[in-house]
Amino acid sequence: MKFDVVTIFPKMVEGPLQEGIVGRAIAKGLLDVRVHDLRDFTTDRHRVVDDVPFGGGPGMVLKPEPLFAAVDSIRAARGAPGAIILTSPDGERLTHTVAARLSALDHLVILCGRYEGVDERVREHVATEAISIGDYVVSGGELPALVIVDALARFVPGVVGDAASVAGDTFASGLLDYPQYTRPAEFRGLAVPRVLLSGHHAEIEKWRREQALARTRRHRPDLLERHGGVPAGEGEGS
Ligand code: JFH
Repeated sequence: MKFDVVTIFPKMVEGPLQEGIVGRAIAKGLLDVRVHDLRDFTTDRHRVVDDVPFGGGPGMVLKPEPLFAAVDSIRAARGAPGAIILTSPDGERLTHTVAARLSALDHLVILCGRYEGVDERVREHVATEAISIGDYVVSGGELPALVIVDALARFVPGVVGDAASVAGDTFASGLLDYPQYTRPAEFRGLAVPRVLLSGHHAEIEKWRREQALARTRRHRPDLLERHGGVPAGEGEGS
């Protein structure tokens, strides 16, 4: 899967991409991520990417010309992408379902805004969709772009070592995760739940289902309601 990320802060994107599961996937050739400096697509001496908003108001807005030019250049080099994503606090919320849909595309362009956002003509005439990573504001599109690359990469075969790990991810199952423990069995007087040490697999599965369900009820009751109640086989039993 190919990504092109356009940003005024390329180092902010390149650093994190080299680490962990995404870093290994790039090293293995499963992912091809190119990061482009938006300033390379300016034509003035000072490489200006922003300007004041028409109509007044606070802050600055990213100018359209460098973003149009960056996408033209990516298209010329790599062909037409399957989607051109603008990261924005007012986009469609990134969910498991949206991530799975986008991960089926072979080539994605992600445009990172800064300041108060980007000229609306980019959103209307360049971007094919606007994506939000959640209902809070971060200072630019770089962290959202990294979240999008990481979340989509997990759906690409071979990126996550254990396929069962992807299938069991929260939101795939419809329930939040159950609690995890590792050695030592007792640490500073804090004991691991006895059932996990019992070797009784059916009991362990039952305990994990109960824990996942209790957590989901407490933190994300919407997940239970959206699926029309408790997911199949996930009852607390009688
Ligand atoms: C981004 C920024 C907008 C003004 C809410 C009402 C007024 C600051 C580019 C995505 C998510 C982002 C995100 C993505 C791209 C950019 C900063 C934008 C306003 C905010 C202030 C610039 C933020 N899910 N959160 N944040 N900014 N708006």
